[in-house]
Amino acid sequence: MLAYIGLGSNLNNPKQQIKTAVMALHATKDVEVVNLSSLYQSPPVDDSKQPDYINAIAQVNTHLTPLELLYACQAIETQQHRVREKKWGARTIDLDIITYGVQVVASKQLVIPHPEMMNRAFVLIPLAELEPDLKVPVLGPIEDIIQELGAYQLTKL
Ligand code: PH2
Ligand code: MG
Ligand code: MG
Repeated sequence: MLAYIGLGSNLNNPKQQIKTAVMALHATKDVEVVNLSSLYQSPPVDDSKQPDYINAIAQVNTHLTPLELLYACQAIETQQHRVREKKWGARTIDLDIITYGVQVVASKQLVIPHPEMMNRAFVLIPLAELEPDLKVPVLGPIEDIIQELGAYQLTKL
């Protein structure tokens, strides 16, 4: 299954945190990172009293189920010493499943497609860089979702 993972960091050398997490994803059994977007810098969305974020999207080929993939992402977050304080607080690393093939998941633990993706340029722009013709389940063509975005600040590094 082809899935897209959003990576984000705004603490403790964010670029290195992203690289470390991509290597850890690739080292995970039954997960192969097949493509990685450029890195992008943006101010924090929803809470401005934090450092800027570095974000990227990894395309993975996986035999894990969505929930197994979520657990693998959480294990990497723990390895990189993510401290869960408040929702949307600053973090060393965040790995979010953005899409998982054409599958739709809506459970207490996991929602796919990512429920905030349509509002987040730091997800949509690197995703479109990897897959400009992507059709996102429920939401439609990525180019249309990007058209609907309001103004945003995002720098490709
Ligand atoms: N992640 C959040 C909240 N706000 N802002 C940016 N720029 N990048 C992020 O990855 C991000 C955010 C919660 O996951
Ligand atoms: Mg997130
Ligand atoms: Mg997350």
